[in-house]
Amino acid sequence: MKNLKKTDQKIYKAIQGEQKRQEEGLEMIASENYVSKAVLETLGTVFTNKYSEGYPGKRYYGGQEFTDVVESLAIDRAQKLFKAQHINVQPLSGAPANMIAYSAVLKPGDKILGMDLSHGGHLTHGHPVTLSAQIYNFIGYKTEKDGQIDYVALEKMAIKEKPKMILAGFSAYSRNLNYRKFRQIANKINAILMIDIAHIAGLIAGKAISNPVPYFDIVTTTTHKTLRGPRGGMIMCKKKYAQAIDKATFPGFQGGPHMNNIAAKAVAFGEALRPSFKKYAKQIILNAKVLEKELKQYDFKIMFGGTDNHMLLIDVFGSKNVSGKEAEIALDKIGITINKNVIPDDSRSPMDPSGIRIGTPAITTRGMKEREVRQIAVWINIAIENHNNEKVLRKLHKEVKQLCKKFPLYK
Ligand code: DSN
Repeated sequence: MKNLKKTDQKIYKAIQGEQKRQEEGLEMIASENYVSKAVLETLGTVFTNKYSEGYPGKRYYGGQEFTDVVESLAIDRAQKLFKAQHINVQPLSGAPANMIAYSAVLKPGDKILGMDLSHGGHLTHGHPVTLSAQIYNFIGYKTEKDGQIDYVALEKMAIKEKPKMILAGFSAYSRNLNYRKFRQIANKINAILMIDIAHIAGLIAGKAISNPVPYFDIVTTTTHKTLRGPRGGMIMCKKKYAQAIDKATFPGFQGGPHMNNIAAKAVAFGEALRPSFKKYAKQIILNAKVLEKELKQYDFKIMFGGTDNHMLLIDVFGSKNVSGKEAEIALDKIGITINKNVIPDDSRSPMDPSGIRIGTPAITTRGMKEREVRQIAVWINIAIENHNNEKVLRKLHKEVKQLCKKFPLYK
């Protein structure tokens, strides 16, 4: 970054600081990951200069011989990973992808049956503070005491409410979904069936979780979580909805696509097609399962009865009488980054909820396996139980830094 260093010291220093933070700490926010050097390089290329409204072969501006190459490659590679009938790689991120998908097939006021946020859903699945809830009429389904979705209750709700769309997918739910059941319920009421796979896209691409694409009409995702690509979104759908999705993306919702991101998506999809990505996806889940087992031993209450994917939702208030916010701060102090999170029907506020969410995608990218995860569980337990003891936290921070040194980031 020799040019930036000369021209903008403030931004240069902030980047250096962030790089050091990432290198010296354990990133365990379930939605984060570390991209490869190749993806980072691609993001910083001249494609950032280019406008390319439209789609490959049908653009509104000239000079598209290379943008067409990278967008077509991104689509082809995503197709190999997910086997979708149609793919649009232009959505800028997950929230816009969801808004685009709704607007492609629904009218304002239409009813959507989605997962309640406190039970693991996402803000854009109809939380009252979002634009999605202002435009559409959302109703929420919940999980049962055993952490599973009650598909009989879901079917009853669908028959009673007759939503135009049934929405599966989540941002804090740790169990597998029954795609076939969702399909059967949607068929019964003739609803459009959509799933948001933002969190698990990499696990699906790596064949560690089964592929929902054949069952769903529309599939949205981000590309930067388990899929380990650049920040961005993507929509996959049945042929029947292809034109509506493309039109709703551009010109319906977005202007020019961010072609440097699309090129980087193509690079990341190429990486996900390699056999090593399958090993990576499998190890993410192995690591999460070990974390679950260890934390249970330390009497942490794991929501939804455990995990089938890359994350755990933990009721720290119910387990240790420490709030989600206090736990987040204590873990931050020892160099473990996680986020506070509501638990199902949380009685506490979202700014200081009962839970924390922990994920294993980023530490797995660093090469950490079961042994390191067992050590991390020890630290998490001591830090939370001693959240007011600065001396203990300082000692743990040193130990975390030592572990991170053994697993360098961008060697
Ligand atoms: N912010 C993402 C997450 O953490 O799950 C989803 O929007």
